[in-house]
Amino acid sequence: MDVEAYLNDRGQLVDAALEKWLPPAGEPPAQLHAAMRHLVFPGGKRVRPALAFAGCEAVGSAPDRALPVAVAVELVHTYSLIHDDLPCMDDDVERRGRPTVHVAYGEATALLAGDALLTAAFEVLAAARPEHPAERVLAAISDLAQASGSRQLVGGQVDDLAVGSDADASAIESIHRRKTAALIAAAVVGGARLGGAPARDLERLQVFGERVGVAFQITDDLLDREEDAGCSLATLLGPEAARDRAEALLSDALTDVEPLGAPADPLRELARFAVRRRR
Ligand code: GRG
Repeated sequence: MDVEAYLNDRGQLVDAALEKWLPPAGEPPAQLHAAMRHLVFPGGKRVRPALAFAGCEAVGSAPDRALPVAVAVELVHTYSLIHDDLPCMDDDVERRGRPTVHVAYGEATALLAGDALLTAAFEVLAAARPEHPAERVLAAISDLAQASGSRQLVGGQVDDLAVGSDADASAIESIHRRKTAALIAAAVVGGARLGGAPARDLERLQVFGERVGVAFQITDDLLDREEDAGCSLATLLGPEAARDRAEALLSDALTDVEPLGAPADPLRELARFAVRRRR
């Protein structure tokens, strides 16, 4: 499978849906709506939406059934990046080669744009009914709320901000699991939920998503993003050992989804891409 082509094709699908869901930039309050769109278009790699589509495909359903989850996770991801860039967090002036949202629109508008994107994610999921059965939609909403909440994404960020130089590998991986992997797992599992996966497959995909998510973050640190060097396995163990750990997580993740057979091939390829990528 050509992973770049998969990301590109699925990226177009999710871009069209994001375009439909987000208010036009000129709609009042125009400053807010333009700020909400600033980091959504153009987007990044759209890895999380692709994982949602592939999760759905892995359980034998048509990938586009996962569209509401694909849009929702990208909205949460974008909100988290906007807030992460704020002066009170990482204080970054540039992301994806463009000014960050607070540089372009001011700090208050950036904060509120992030809030509105997070809220929009749940609006999108709730609207997946009646096309999808209510119990699947509710379960996907619950998964995403938990993955974005104080025990996962936000809690991981809090611990990341506070982490000291004495943090060991398991403390670092715990932060990766909450801050990065929970949302990645919610993408895979949410896609599979909308595809009608049975409980045993959802459990497998949850473990798969968490392992791939931690490995994704290790790779991100190895790519030398402007990450907090204090919370990096590459800093603690050195790049070779960190790379080995990412590969071991990938190998275990691939074992997790063996029972799903050939329909999970796109998921496997995306996992390899996430861990071995150069961007
Ligand atoms: C919730 C208050 C609050 C802040 C957000 C969790 C968090 C705090 C921010 C996340 C920011 C961050 C750098 C997380 C690490 C995850 C990660 C590797 C992000 C980059 O993801 P890519 O590579 O980005 O998918 P693109 O640009 O391709 O979308």
